[in-house]
Amino acid sequence: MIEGHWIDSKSGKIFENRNPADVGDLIGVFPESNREDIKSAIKSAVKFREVWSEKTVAERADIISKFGTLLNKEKESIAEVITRENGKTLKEALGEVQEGIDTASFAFGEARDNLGVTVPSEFSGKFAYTTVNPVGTVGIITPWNFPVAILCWNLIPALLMGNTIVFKPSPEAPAAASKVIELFLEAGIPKGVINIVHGVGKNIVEEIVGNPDIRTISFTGSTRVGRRVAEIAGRNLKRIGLELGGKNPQIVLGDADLENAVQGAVWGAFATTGQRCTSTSRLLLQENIYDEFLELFLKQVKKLKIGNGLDEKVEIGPIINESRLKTILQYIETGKKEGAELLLGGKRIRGDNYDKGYFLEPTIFTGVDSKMKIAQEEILGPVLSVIKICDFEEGIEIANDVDYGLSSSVYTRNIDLAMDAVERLEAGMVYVNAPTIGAECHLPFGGFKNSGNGFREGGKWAYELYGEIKAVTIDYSKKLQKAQIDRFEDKRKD
Ligand code: UN1
Repeated sequence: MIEGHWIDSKSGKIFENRNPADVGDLIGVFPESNREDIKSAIKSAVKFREVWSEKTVAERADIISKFGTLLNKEKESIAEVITRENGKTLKEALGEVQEGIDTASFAFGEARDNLGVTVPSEFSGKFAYTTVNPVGTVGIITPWNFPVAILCWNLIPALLMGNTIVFKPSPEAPAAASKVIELFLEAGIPKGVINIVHGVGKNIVEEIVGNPDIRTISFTGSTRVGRRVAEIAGRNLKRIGLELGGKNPQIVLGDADLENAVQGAVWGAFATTGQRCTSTSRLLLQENIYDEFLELFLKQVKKLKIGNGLDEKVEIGPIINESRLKTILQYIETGKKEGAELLLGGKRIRGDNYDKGYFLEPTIFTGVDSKMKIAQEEILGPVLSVIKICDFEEGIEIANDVDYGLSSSVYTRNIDLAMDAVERLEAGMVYVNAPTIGAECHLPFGGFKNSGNGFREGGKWAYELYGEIKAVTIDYSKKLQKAQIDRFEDKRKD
């Protein structure tokens, strides 16, 4: 969509969007944008900068609020599209749309809150404060696992700040994201403020990231691609928000409420078929509860119903596509070769309706050593490594023994240990007695180490990416006051 119109790609190419639970279900056909299309999209975003930035924050927030109302009205229909293109269950898809609605409500309130601060000056008769301004045009590149929520986390604060947008959804999930943009048009956003390009391959990412007219980039995806994005953006001195991989641990200490910790692990590891960057992929169990926990846990995992997410009884959907399924199966083979014990699952599910899509059994490895590949690398699938720990200290050490640091969780009833864990876990999000997934939209979302580059999505923190800060100083003393010099000059004269 460029200047508010859906247009074909100049390449003339198209791609199909199919349901990973049933590849016979064609959701839509989308244009495959090329570099020329992206240039047109950027041109449109630049052209409409003033139209949008000249509106007051409150005016922009009114449109965001209307969008939130429309999204609420379309909650069911958009959730259904998410389930069809992404595979997650309808219940989870509804939750995802709700994240978008919540983000819109939050932004509406923020428009009336202080976006800058007043700061004392060194001198009397001098007043200093800050304002937050648009950066210009923002490039947003989103993944397939949260096609609506991650879009809204970034799009909404970027729009509130007065930026225009070039947006590229994942080719695996472009339909729900496109509907979100249509709702913005219905809510009254001027045409050309949001422009969409679709497509596959690194050329289009590089065109968006490398183009000097785009000042800020939000990228969510793998650490490998994130590095490439950072290299290109760095050369152009762009600001970038990277939300990358995770290898998130759940530690369960001997004194934990086991029933609650088991529920947390099932949800953390297998919800969204383990395809969240926040999914629990390492379960660190203290040895005195190890056997009891695993027994309870296995019972629950074995009960999980796998299938098409549109079926209300289904709790786990498919893997997003065949190539990801293959990658995950390779990791499972690696785990076996490394000497981990396959306690459950490990195979593609075949037969009946399962042949229509890409289904994988929930997989649990025990006897995992922290140095193994399956305990170090992000798998992004329903594969959990269970590691036995002798005590709290070892739990913290192993939890931090990875290059990632997105989310982490500790289950204990001991307040001292909980506080100690909060302090020492190297992760952007720490949960006590709650799983590693399920961040709320007004809290900062992002990771330590290779999980990102320090920026945070969500809440007020998003403005650091989308707002350019201006320091304003007004001298009403009617004389020249020299900072850092005059105060001391006066003293020397005394
Ligand atoms: C992601 O996996 O990229 O905290 C986002 C959560 C969700 C968002 C996950 N609210 O698990």
